[in-house]
Amino acid sequence: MAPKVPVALAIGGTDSGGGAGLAADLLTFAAHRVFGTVAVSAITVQNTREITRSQAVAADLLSDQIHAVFSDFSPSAVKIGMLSTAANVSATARALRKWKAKNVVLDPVLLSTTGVRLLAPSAMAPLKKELIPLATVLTPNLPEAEAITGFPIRDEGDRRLAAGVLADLGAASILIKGGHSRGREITDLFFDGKRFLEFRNFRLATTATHGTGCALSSAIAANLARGAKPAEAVKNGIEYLRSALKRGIFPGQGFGTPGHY
Ligand code: PXL
Repeated sequence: MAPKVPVALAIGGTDSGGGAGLAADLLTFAAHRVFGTVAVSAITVQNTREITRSQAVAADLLSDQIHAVFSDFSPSAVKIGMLSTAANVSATARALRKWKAKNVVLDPVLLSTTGVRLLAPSAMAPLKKELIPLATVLTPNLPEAEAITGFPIRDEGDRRLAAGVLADLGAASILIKGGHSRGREITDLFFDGKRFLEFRNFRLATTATHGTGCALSSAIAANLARGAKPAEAVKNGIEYLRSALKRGIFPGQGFGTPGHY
């Protein structure tokens, strides 16, 4: 008999430039020997230099894809990235509740690195109310944590406060990523409602940064799919991303992307 392979589902947008979104998710799953299925929420027009257009798919087309996957496979983890619209947020939450999805990693993607909106402002309310409560691990960067909590995060105390607020919204655990801070050292803060863990690393000097958030959240999902607990999945995910950043690749003329192989 063929060996059993863990299956994960990635819900998010496509990137014609191949570096972020579902492309990064599938590459990361493959690097972890996890079989990837996908539900497309939006199509983005971009290359390594810029993102020029984004078009959401109809919410029922998104939820039909999720239903098609769950009615056949038994995904042992789900990674959610760009959702684009309030309707897509609600459709995703409804579908995941229906199938009692487990090990849900929610990357609350709001903006591209170049500042293009990847989630409509009207989607913030359903994100907080419907989707964050389903998250096993919520992975905001600092600007995303500020936008969701509604207060500025300036220091270590603010970070812990924000993690507490995100836990109160219903996320089982939270990783506030420190990469958007300044300084040579990056602190990623993990909170599971009881304990805090800090992951401290020196910042890597690279411009292979397109799709890093996607890769990290997918690596966490792949680890969960392989049976790791959230804290261990986060630790392994950060290590995976750092090694991929060290072998970053530059397939176009602009930003590079983590090397997954
Ligand atoms: O990194 C956030 C992100 C997620 N999903 C898609 C993207 C991006 C950033 O560009 O294009 C499809």
